Amino acid sequence: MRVTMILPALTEATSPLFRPIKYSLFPPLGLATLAAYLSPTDEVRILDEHVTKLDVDDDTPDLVVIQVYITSARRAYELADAYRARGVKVALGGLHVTSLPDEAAAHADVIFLGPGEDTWPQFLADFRQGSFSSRYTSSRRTLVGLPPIRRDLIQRHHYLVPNSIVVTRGCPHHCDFCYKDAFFEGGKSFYTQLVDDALAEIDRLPGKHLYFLDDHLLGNKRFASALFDGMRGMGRLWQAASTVDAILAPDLLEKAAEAGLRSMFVGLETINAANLPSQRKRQNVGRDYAAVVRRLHDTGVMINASFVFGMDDDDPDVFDRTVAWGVEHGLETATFHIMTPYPGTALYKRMEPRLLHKDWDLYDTRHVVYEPSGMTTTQLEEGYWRAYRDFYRWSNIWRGAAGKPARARMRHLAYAGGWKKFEPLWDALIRSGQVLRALPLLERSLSLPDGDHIKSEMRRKLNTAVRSI
Ligand code: B12
Ligand code: SF4
Repeated sequence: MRVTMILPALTEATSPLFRPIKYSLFPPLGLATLAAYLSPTDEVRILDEHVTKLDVDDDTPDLVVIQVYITSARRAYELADAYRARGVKVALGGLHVTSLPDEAAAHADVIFLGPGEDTWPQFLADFRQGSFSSRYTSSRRTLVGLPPIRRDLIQRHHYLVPNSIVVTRGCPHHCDFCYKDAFFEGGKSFYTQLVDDALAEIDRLPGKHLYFLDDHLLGNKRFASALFDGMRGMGRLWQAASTVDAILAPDLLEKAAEAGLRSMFVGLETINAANLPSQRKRQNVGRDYAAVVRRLHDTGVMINASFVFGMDDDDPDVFDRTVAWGVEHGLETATFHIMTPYPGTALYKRMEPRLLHKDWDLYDTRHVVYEPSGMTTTQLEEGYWRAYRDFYRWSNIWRGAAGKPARARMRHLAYAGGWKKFEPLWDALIRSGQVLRALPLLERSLSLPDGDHIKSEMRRKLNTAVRSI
């Protein structure tokens, strides 16, 4: 059987003018996971439109598999329609298909709701026998006994972080704006691999650096603790995501740091405490965010704090106050979002009467898609862009790093500067298809570097990487 698997891209990610590094970070792990269920005699390829130009006009496999995110839905449907017009069977799945199955079904021969580990092998068996349903809904949730992910199908050189990995699925929390409850409806919404399987998967990954894409790596304390015990001494450097309550809890963070954790993505969401209860962000309510940052820094872990703007208690000052707070507390990196109600979430149900449109392309957390309450749409969009600009000014990067001990200061400058201040150089590496060459730089900035002149060193090294291709 011949199978083509596609991760379609956002328009922004394929721009002839400029390619942001964030679209060349991670390979299509979901598709590589599904590819593992195909037989070794099947001919399969994975195409990621974020990093390669699709050449599918004459492609006529037996089956096309497309993963659909909200912001790539339009492109996904366009591709699906083109394949179906040629008589090729098309399977659609992923978050957006699960949120809006009827919309997706109009462009597919078969759709999948929820994670694919139970439904996809069932479908493959049906497909091979020549008769399959038009809709498969996941209900049996387990990560035990999964076939090894087909990482051989991933073109590693296209990605800065080819070693992305997930060892749990879902999350124990239920935030109002999150896709999680809708995606995992009908079965368990938080489950883990066996620790030994997770360690074996880590062992299979070459090099040093890992990025755990789990929603909440510290969500199951017993699992995480055993995982970090097993990882100690492996010499890995890694990044992950977790929540404020788990970071404030005793012991686990220390274990993670000993096992190589160097940077943690944390959903602080808002410095405006009045917003939290309405978003059901219970794990954040009443928590001391300054203590979260301090605890991470004291353990040698950098923070990438995520903030959402436009909640109902926000006013036009929220942008400047958030940036000032972040700089004052020495956040190394921050990710800002405009609140976006995703179909299927509790937030969407609440906000539906206030939606301005349903143009999914613009549901990218950079556009305002609803009527805000504490400010105008323009104030919200302009404030969002200003927050990014201001937070990543060199003056603010220096200020954020200034209060830290020398080596932590160097790391802060290298890491924040590397991501946000050398974008034209990243763009050149992406276009040459050799972005992986910059991985040693990322690894170096995650460790605590010695010496001065980080800014010029980063520039010199990126230049050398660009010249050598
Ligand atoms: C990696 C990642 C990215 C990468 C995506 C590219 C890539 N290579 O995967 C990058 C950095 C580009 C990215 C960008 C964005 N992201 Co993102 N990202 C993720 C993240 C952290 C991990 C995805 C992953 O690999 N999961 C692990 C794999 C194993 O699971 P999976 O991909 O879901 O695949 C499984 C199922 O979905 C299913 N499946 C999927 N497709 C199909 C197809 C078929 C036929 C079948 C049978 C099954 C099936 O089976 C797979 C195995 O179970 C998720 C959070 C998460 N934990 O999933 C957020 C997440 C997907 N991102 C999100 C958002 C909002 C964005 C941005 C809009 C943010 C922004 N402001 O820029 C952009 C735009 C994305 C786009 N292109 O449309 C949201 C999506 C919300 C939504 N409802 O769509 C998520 C869920 C984060 C969150 N908690 O809100 N992201
Ligand atoms: S903690 Fe994060 S992943 Fe978990 S429900 Fe909330 S937003 Fe979603």
